[in-house]
Amino acid sequence: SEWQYLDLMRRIWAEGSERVDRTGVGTRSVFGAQLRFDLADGAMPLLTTKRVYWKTATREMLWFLTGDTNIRPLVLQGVKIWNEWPHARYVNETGEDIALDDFIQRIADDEAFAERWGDLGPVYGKQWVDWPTYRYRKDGLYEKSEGINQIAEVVESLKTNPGSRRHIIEGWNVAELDRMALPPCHKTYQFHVAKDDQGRDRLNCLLYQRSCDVALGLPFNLWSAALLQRMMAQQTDLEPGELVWMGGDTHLYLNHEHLITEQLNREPQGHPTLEIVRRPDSIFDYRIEDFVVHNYEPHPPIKAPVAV
Ligand code: FFO
Repeated sequence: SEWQYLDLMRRIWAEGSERVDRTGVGTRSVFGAQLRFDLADGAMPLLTTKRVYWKTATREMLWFLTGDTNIRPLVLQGVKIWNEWPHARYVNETGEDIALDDFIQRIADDEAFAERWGDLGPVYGKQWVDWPTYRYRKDGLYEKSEGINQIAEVVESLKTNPGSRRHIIEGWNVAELDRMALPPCHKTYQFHVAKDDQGRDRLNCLLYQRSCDVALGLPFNLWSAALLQRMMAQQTDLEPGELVWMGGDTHLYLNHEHLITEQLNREPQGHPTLEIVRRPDSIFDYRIEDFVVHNYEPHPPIKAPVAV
């Protein structure tokens, strides 16, 4: 339940080791953490101790599944969570001191500009549905061959070989890390089919996240993983099972103190559930209207800056 999240937050803030990170903001961090959530009966790891914008996280997940890595479709839907990185690259590479909002307005208004400056490189979506492959030629050179759709392959393997221990979606493409705006944080998803005590096949999911921003990112990451699991379960006619989340460097940014203090003073309220109101023909055909959340009456949002 949500108490696991709050306990993790409390423990990191009290006991985490302080370290300077890539962003220069500074964090308190523990290495190695685990959370478990049972998704039976529509339950979702949707925090109630602050409002989590689950539609934003859902739009991001649907965007991943299209294979797109340009932020423009997100911007046009009002999703802002990836805006900082193309902006930082633009300022860095052109030296032009443009405000974030003005930059994002240009991404929205100017398609050619967006094509040039809105792309994050081969991040999640690209690796998930079009992992690049190379074919060895007789003359000793490699040529590009067709990409691998890991999502489609896992749907297929869950249907044809549910007992497999290889239902894996991997974002960490070692050869392409240097072209990504950010290397993947939630990098490996493993799915697993096992019977519950009533003999029903349940679809479990384990997410390994190498680096985790517990205050801002994790609420999104938990929702998104459970959402992917629920879509996978619907497509493969399995019952949603357990979500196991594992964190590597699991941290709180020092400039999130106000959020942490406020949130740790609150208590979870109610048990939100997710209903998927339509069963699309494929995992790639979901739309935002297909998702309805019930019983979500959270505490108010708590704003905090994202570290870039
Ligand atoms: N960078 C950092 N520092 N932390 C992260 O968690 C992540 N992400 C990705 C990539 N970069 C990251 C971006 N995900 C918010 C939420 C998720 C993000 C980035 C930002 C955020 O600001 N959430 C606010 C407001 C949301 C809104 O306005 O819609 C909030 O939840 O209150 C990890 O996946």
